[in-house]
Amino acid sequence: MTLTVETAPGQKLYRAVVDALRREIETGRFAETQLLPAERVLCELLEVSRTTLRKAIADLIAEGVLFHRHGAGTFIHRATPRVEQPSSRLTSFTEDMRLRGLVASSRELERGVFLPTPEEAMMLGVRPNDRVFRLGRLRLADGSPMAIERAAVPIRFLPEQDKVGDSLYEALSAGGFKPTRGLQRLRATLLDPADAKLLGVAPDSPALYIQRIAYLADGACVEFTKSWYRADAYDFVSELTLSPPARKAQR
Ligand code: 16G
Repeated sequence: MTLTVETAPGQKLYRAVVDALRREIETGRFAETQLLPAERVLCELLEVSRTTLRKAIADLIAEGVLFHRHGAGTFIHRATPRVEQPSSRLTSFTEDMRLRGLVASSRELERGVFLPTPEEAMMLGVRPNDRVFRLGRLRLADGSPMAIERAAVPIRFLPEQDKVGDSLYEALSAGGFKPTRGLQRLRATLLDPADAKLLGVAPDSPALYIQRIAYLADGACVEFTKSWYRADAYDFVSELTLSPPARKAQR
């Protein structure tokens, strides 16, 4: 596969390469990653020399289309949807994106029934030999990677695991096990190289690490999920109100 580089009369070849690369980036080529392909690959694709390619890349960096991270490579500045997430509502990723007019999708990283890890057993309150359904997913909004989620659910709440489709919460609700309350904690972290690659950002990029435990109305623990949200794509918003006694004292 090659990319057509058309030089206008009097136009320098490297400027035509700038136009070709910009056009490809805008129309979604390289969309699944933020990392620009290696020089060798691009030279073959564009049928130009390394010197020409480097000049073109330097211009695209100066224009802000690309940026360079030392030791990691050249990256595309992509307009990722930025999402404001109220931190006090128990919603699912699918609902959150739908409410914002974005289309949620997922790429599955892991799915199966396993014995719980000691952490899962403690968090979910299950016995070490009870089984849990584990679902690891890369979550996308309008095709842009937003988060990695690794969920564990005791299998008694999901007897038919193959019926779990796009939304875990929809599958739980369909079986009569809708999560009604949750506890969540979040902290800042840096992404390891594998997770950074999945999210299409440079290694060591910042992320929000979130642990959620969700409960059923009867208090049973239905979900323990660890998530890594791209720090450049998410704002968590909290509503702050006075506590009831303080409100009374104000009157
Ligand atoms: C949210 C939850 C996650 C839950 C998922 C279900 C956070 C931090 N996490 O992303 O715990 O498993 O929604 O989404 O909000 P789904 O129903 O679309 O699969």
